[in-house]
Amino acid sequence: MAFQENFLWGSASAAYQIEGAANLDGKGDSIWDVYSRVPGNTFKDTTGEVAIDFYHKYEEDIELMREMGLKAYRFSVAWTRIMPDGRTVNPKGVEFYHNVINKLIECGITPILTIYHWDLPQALQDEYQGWESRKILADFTQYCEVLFNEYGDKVPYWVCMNEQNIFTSLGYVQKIHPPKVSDYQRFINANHIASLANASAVKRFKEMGIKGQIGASFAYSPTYSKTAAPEDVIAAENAQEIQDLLWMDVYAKGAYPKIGLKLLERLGIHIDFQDGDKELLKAGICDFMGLNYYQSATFVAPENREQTAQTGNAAQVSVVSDVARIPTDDYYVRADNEHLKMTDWNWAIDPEGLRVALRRITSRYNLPILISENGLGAYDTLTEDGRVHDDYRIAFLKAHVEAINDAIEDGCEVIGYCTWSYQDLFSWLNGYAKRYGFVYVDRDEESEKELKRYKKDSFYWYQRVIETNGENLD
Ligand code: BGP
Repeated sequence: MAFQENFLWGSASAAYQIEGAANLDGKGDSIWDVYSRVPGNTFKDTTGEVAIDFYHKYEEDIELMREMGLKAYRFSVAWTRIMPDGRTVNPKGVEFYHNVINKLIECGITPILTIYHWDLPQALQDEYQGWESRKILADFTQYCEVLFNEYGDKVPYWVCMNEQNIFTSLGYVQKIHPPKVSDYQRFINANHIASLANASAVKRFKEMGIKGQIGASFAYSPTYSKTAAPEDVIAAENAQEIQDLLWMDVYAKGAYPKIGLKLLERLGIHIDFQDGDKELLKAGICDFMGLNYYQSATFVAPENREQTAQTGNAAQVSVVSDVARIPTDDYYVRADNEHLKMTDWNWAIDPEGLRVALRRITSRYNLPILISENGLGAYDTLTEDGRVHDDYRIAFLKAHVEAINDAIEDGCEVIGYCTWSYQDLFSWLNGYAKRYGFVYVDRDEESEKELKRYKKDSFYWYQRVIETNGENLD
């Protein structure tokens, strides 16, 4: 296999999805704390109030990671633990992440720190509408400075924004994340400010001389054309401009894609460029591309929309958007891909798509890539003797590891692979039913039970993969 010697075999999580302790030790409310408390916003009204209680169990959890031999752990910091109101430092919150990082290092695990995984301080949302105001640039940069000062000498890899494309589009177009609105221009405005915030963080990181590397994690579903009909090919190209390059170009080149901007302009959507914005984006180019890969995305031209029938699995349970039409429907429409099977949540299973994603990033940007998320959300069954036989997850991950190997052989530089997720955790819109972990956490929507941890079969599988640096995938 082609994996380099120090390949980061890792796994990932996010603060709100694991920590719990929502208001403990001075933590303030984030927009997700507030949003998930409103009935109807999440699946079966689940919240991360307790989540899987990583806040109290982190030592036990990290010991399990050590037992597995995990090389890297990607976790996010809750802004509201560090600064409950978005601005005032809370020493207890700062201390918590020192403890987590120290424990990881003690166990030989490289910490990968995500700065922003969607949990904006509610105070800033209330004061100036969060990402819709440029006032956030100063606050966000100050938050980053605190993190760089505190953890800069211990953390070698930093992810600034997690899936900026997802939190902005689900929050401002699809209406299924806070602040739950549907307005394409507001989406583009908030997104532009988030891009500036990302660039500002990267710029500060460099100015402060932090030794590690910093990037952003992009939720990339490489686009396919449903057919070889030229209009479908153009539709898929348009989708790539608007759904992918609008972010990846900014992270890697410090500028928006020319065609993507033109396409938006034709819809009457504009980016509010102000003095200094272009320079700031240029000063905020990332060291690596963080890639969150779950599936590819197939498109047809609007006039061929009759080909879009979904053949997926009907077992889907989650909160879904009720927004019927969005402006980009004029350019492309999502279609099914009859060559691919679907997960229980209707996500296309496409390991080769990961190879496509890695190759496209490499040929367009020539950057090293950290795969910061990839995994299978599935129903798991805990047997009476405390086992979980998740051979479907092993098969999924194995195929993806093989695809990474092929991409490396194709010439891509891949630093590491973080599966989503290490343990089962709270899924934003799917409660606790959709499980991703190597470690089963015994809780469900109805009850937290005792939050006991059980190693799944995939735990032992990944342990062997890591031990053999990807040689033994069986
Ligand atoms: C990504 C997020 C993660 C995680 C994952 C799985 O978009 O960065 O936080 O939730 O997707 O998604 P889901 O829980 O919806 O299945």
